[in-house]
Amino acid sequence: MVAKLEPTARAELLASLPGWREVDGRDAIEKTFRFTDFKAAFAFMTRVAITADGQDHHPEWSNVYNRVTILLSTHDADGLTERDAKLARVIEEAATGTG
Ligand code: HBI
Repeated sequence: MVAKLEPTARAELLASLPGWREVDGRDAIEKTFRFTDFKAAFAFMTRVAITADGQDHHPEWSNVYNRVTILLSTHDADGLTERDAKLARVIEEAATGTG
């Protein structure tokens, strides 16, 4: 069973991730990404999907045209864990083309 992040680790994580916010009513973080068009948004989602599946850790997400909203939390822990932190960093790389 993976452990939830401690408060200091949570704060450090959020400080390190541009634009991610805590979610009201859930132990989770989320961010909305905006791309030039639908194809760019979907290409991003494809990159993330492949990596997430490789990590066996999956986002909760939605897509409206050029926007992708991603929520991260660990079902097994019912909260934010290191697995979410790792995936958030990978998602940032995929969004900025550094991944
Ligand atoms: N994704 N976000 C998230 N949280 C999980 O607990 C999780 C997952 N993907 C697969 C997964 N767990 C597997 O380890 C099984 O527990 C389903």
